[in-house]
Amino acid sequence: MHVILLGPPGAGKGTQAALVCEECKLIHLSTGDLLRAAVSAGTELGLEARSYMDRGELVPDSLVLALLRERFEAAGDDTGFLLDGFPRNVNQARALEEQLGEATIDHVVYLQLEDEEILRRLLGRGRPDDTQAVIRNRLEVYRAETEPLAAWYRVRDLLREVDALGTIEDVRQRVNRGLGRGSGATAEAGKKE
Ligand code: B4P
Repeated sequence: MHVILLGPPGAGKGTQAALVCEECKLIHLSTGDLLRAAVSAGTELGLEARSYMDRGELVPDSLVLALLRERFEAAGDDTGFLLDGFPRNVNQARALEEQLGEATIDHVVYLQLEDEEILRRLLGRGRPDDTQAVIRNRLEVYRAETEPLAAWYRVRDLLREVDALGTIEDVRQRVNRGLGRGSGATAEAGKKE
């Protein structure tokens, strides 16, 4: 199974990704985690990425695509994976289609959450890029660059809309239904969970 998790910063992509990957035995590919690891390791790519992340901007596509390409090559063709936080714009979505060739995406789980709750969660998390000003910028970048991907995947009949408000367990169950798993499962495109 090949899954994409889409949604605003702080919607719980990383949280739900870990749960889905454990249950479905998928490889978890988080571009945010890969970038933070590169920053911590002090690689050239990490040093370049850091200034964008600190401001709440998207890291340039060339850097993100290089990081992910390495991971895809290491994973091989037959492995199920979940992409967490990628693609983040239409250019990345196109690059993903080219990279995958024949392999298809099965589901795009779209976590939806209001700004007020996003701010509450991220200020509580307290990562270095979780200050009020940086979060505001990340939300603006999200609306301009990433949100249009919902329409991109809706027309491809892949979008599973999930309400991300509620406990982690509530959201987990909705995500599972979006993936066609669990009781009352539905993977119909555009069906709101
Ligand atoms: P990411 O690492 O992708 O992080 P995120 O969007 O901020 O968070 P996420 O949605 O995963 O929330 P989480 O589960 O942690 O991006 C960071 C930066 O990396 C970006 O700003 C960008 O600069 C760069 N980047 C990443 N990918 C890129 C790409 N493809 N292209 C370019 N740049 C890229 O949850 C947040 C908090 O809420 C946690 O504290 C969690 O415990 C809590 N929480 C989760 N679910 C909850 C629930 N149901 N109820 C209450 N709290 C909950």
